[in-house]
Amino acid sequence: MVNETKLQTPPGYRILDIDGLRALLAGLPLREKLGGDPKEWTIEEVGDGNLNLVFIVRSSATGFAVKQALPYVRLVGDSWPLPLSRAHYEHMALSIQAKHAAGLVPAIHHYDKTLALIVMELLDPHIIMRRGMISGIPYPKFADDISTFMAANLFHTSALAHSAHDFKGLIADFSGNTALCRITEDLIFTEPYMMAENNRWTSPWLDGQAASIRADVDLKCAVSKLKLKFIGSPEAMIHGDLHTGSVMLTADDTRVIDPEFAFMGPMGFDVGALIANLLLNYFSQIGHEGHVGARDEYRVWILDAVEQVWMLFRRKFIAQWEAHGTGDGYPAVLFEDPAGKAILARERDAYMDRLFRDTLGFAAAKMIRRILGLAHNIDLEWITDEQTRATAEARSLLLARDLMVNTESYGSIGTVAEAARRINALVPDIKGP
Ligand code: SR1
Ligand code: MG
Repeated sequence: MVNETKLQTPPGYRILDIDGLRALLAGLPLREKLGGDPKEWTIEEVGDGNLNLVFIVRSSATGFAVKQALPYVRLVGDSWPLPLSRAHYEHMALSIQAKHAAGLVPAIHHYDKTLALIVMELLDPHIIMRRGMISGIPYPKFADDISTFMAANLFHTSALAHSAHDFKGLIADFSGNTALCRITEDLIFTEPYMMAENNRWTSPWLDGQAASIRADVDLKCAVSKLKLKFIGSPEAMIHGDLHTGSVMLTADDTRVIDPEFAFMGPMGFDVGALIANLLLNYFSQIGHEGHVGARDEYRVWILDAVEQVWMLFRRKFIAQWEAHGTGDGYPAVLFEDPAGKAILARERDAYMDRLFRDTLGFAAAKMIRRILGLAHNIDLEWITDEQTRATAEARSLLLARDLMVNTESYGSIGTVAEAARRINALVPDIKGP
């Protein structure tokens, strides 16, 4: 039972149930699209995320997905209030993403600020990518689509594309999303490295590794540098939670959903989140294959996707910069002669090299939090045999620790894939706690 008195909600806000949503939709112009008698629409609440309600509404004519923010963290309950304004930031981010990466986000049909509710295109027959990967489904268009999404959005919301004035306007627009940023700051960059109430891990198997991470000064310095970068580097509008649970897709269509964590932050956080979740799924395959080696071909696909995502992203980001680098960062006027053009090309490469290092650090942080922190992911959680799960998690932690502390030793994305392959092959199965 929700304790509404503790929660800050504006007048007019109410948590919708199925009948409440039916009545709401019946009073909107959208009713025409759904058609027929509202009593005949089927409505189900299907949200399995950590924060919100998600309803699927279907009529004989069409369907919609409806997302409503709750005034608290769904995963934990009403003891953890969370502002409804996240629906505003999600709506704003979706609108910006639709402009820069048309066709790669769901269309918005209606937004109700008071109810913190967004009615969106129903993505059908798309499934959440994480679930597809657990079933061993390859997605041939994924790397191309997601790299387009990231390159377009990150470049076009940066000061490489914008005037300083407009760029600062974007910073102002997203500056209020602090509660969602706070979740990231605490759950990703702090709590996994200390004893915290929210933490959990596959105990007792990982007790030793969790303790050594809490005692690892080099790692704690490295994650603190990343945290500072997350807090204080407004490079572009980032999605803020770009894991494989925020991607819905089929073999030939990819959509990025759920940008409620969006704010002006470091680009590498998005790219790293994606790569982290591919790598976690890679290590989790030991728990999803029918017999040893059954998913070997799929493992090759995953690591190839890791490499492709970075390489295509890098190429496309540079291409955007070459074609649209009219922002106040790196003023074109300073690099117009042939020597200047060559220098600018070198600068772009250096920029991408720095972004690659950020990506690896953030990827590592995202991997560690899913194993030692509050919110885990089903790639690992659905492995019912605890020793097998702990083996996958221990391997993930080993790679993550090295990526974060020895970032400089990874000269290319190929070396990251190679390290994952090596750890997966050589680090023995966990035998005892
Ligand atoms: C308390 S929220 C936990 C996580 O759920 C979201 O999907 C984000 O990843 C957040 O860190
Ligand atoms: Mg989400």
